[in-house]
Amino acid sequence: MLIQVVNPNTTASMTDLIGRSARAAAGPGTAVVAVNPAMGPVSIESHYDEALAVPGLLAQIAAGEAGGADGHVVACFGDPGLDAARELAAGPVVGIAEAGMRAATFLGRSFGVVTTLARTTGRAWDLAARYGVREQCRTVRAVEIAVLALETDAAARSRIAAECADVVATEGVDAIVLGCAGMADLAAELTVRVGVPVVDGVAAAVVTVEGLVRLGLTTGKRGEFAPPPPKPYAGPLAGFGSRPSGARPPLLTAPPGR
Ligand code: 2AL
Repeated sequence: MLIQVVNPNTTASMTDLIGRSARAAAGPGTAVVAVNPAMGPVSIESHYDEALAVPGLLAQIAAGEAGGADGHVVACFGDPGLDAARELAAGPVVGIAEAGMRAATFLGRSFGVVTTLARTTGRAWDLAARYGVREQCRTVRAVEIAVLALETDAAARSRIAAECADVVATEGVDAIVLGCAGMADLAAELTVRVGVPVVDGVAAAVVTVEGLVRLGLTTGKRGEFAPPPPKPYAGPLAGFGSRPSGARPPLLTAPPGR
């Protein structure tokens, strides 16, 4: 089985970290390829970043399909472009917020999310509602560390650990969900330090995709998630329209410059 994990931002060092977490979670016989787009924001921490990360993400989904991926993970906590990716892919596509939050509901009555910047907490709440876990989600906390600073800020680990501990102490949650793919390497250590299960959405999404593929299950293609209707796209997005022949797969040609 081949699972493609797409970091939708363009920072290769973060893709490496995500790939390590994904490979550690995958079972024997599962190969993981971790990729990021060549175009788009270096990190995703606003609605604007999210919107502009999606074309590059979709190009990677199409490339992964062409390369034989059995399923895909969208490895950003805003789950950008998830529905569009499901239209493109034949196999299952799972987002890390979706997988992380849903996994947390198996681990207790309630959970809290600890994420990067306060401005991203609204999106996390929206996703909790979308995934039907709004009631179990007691809080969404931000440590006010920017995504790329997770790699460089020496105090990041202890700040995140302190916030997780405070969420447990003040909200009485049974589990924590880490709200950024850049925190993927912290889950095991925090589970020990904080004393409740700490969920890394990357690992949760990989095992979810792996399980769905093993069960022979994928996105329902009857209507909403059928491949998008072929049509010309104009301007810099011209490469994202269908091929002149209408041939598929892949539906997308590579974006300009790739
Ligand atoms: C993220 C994430 O997971 N990757 C990224 O670039 N931004 N999410 C976040 N809440 O900061």
